[in-house]
Amino acid sequence: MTVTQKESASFSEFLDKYDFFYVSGHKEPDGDSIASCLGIIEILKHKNKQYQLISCGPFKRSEIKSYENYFSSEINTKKLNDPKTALIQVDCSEIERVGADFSILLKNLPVFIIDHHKTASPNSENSIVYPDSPAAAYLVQQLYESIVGKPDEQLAKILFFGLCTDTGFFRFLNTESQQVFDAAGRLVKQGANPRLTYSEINSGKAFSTRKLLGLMLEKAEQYYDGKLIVTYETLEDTQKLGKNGRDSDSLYNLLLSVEGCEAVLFIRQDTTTTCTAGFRSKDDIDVSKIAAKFGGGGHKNAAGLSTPGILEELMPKIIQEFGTIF
Ligand SMILES: [Mn+2]
Repeated sequence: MTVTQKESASFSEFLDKYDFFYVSGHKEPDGDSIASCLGIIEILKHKNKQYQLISCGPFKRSEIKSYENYFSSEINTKKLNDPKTALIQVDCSEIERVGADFSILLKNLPVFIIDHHKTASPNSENSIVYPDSPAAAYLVQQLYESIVGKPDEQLAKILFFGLCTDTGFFRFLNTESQQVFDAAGRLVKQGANPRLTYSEINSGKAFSTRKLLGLMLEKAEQYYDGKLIVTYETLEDTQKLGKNGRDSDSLYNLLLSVEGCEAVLFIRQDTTTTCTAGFRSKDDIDVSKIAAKFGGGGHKNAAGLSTPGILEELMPKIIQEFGTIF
């Protein structure tokens, strides 16, 4: 998870080769995706490069709402066909993950990928992908420090916010994480404030998200002797309580803390014809494999997917797939 000199040099050379950059994280951005993009922008500014920061959204999570105005939801097409234009894609490896409308426009551009997803398999040599890195922001921090130097207070706060988001405020780190704590320490030294960041991530939730949590807990069922817990959100549930977003992280935490539980599946009817599912697991249970079976991906202990289908049909299929693990 340590970015090598060679890697930061190759990223730096990539930046030197072009004049204009589109910078994008993944659709349905989270704190890590946002922070990584903003960190990249600071490197581009240092190199006096032009850029457009884009995100196809939606900015649903309360903690990222204030960053929405940094991002354009429409691509400035004037630069698309310029040979001096490139794409920097962070916190996602597949072009589809930047969003359907964007990927069609951007797919032919030269691209540099910075990511930490386990299912990532970029074939380009223009990539820095470390599935063992706890956050994309951690990779971006290393690039910034290597190419520019110490981040200022504002950037330190943003990178810290990204790192805290993906590490569940350091809960997912283990004994191999000293370097990550060192990096976090450097950010705190530059002005990042753990107490304020925690409150930024964990407050401002709509009351309806608490009621929705109650409903999701009520509907939860155990499978495989309690190793798997499954719950789901219908279109009616969303209509009634889900309009102001949901606090999936709290839901996963509450269910994963049940005795004997090793994995949690949360599945939602997104539209009348599509579903979204989220997976969380403990220790060696690799849910990214299950998600990948249905066209999704992610990390060993946190994965997701979006697919055509209806809840009643998809849910039993995914539960059955867990039979290959349990
Ligand atoms: Mn991430």
